[in-house]
Amino acid sequence: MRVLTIIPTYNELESLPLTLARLRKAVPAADVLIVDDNSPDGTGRLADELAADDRQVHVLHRKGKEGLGAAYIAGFGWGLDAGYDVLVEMDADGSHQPEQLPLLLDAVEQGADLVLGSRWVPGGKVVNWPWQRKLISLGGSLYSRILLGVKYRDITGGYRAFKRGTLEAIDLSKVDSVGYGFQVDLLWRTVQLGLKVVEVPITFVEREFGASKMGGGIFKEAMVNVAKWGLTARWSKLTGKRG
Ligand SMILES: Nc1nc2c(ncn2[C@@H]2O[C@H](COP(=O)(O)OP(=O)(O)OP(=O)(O)O)[C@@H](O)[C@H]2O)c(=O)[nH]1
Ligand SMILES: [Mg+2]
Repeated sequence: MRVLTIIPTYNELESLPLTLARLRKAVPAADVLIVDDNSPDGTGRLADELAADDRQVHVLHRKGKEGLGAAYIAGFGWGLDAGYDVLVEMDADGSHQPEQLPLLLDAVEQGADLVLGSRWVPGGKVVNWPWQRKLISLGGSLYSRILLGVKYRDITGGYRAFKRGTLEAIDLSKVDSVGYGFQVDLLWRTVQLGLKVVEVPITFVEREFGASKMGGGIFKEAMVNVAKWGLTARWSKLTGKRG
């Protein structure tokens, strides 16, 4: 299994080297692709330096900040073209612990088409989040679960492993959501294709350095889109049955 871990970055100068070092140690066989959106703090330049020292590390430079979703779609395209069997999503900020990547990869080996690193299944945890933040995340997943009618607990998380066939089956050119909405969008498309989704418990650790890039606008977009997808699916089921 050739594995590519994709790490999107925007102003992650302090976090990136730490996360990358942990990842290279935890899963030495996995290659890495850093997708930088021309970070003003110079993360892209640092990524080039890190890649120059390690032939398993690659960098994709993009012109400017276009959001997490666009960065991942570019990264998936790069990885599929390069022939990887498994493509992993991982944040640069240390929230997704590289040491837990083998748990996700094991689930792929056992037949999952998409593995969700999950904070909200038994054994899953969040470290250093105030209760309000936990409530928002749990609420976001519950909202999506009800509207979309899916059974998964962590629907907005961004620590995931895709089998290449899953990404090939999804028409990535049609995905244009950003932020949390992007994660829900990909899961929803995978579910609609009837593919096998497995959740594995992870311990999510709040970032130590740098600032979050997810704001209220991204949250609102996700809420509106999820409602749209859920209602569209119910409507087609209803009209399909009647017709
Ligand atoms: N290339 C690129 N990366 C991005 C963009 N927005 C966010 N990222 C990266 O995506 C990952 C997740 O972003 P975060 O800001 O940590 O979002 P989050 O984890 O949901 O929020 P926090 O819990 O507050 O950290 C990080 O590695 C960011 O650097 C973007 O527009 N372009
Ligand atoms: Mg983060």
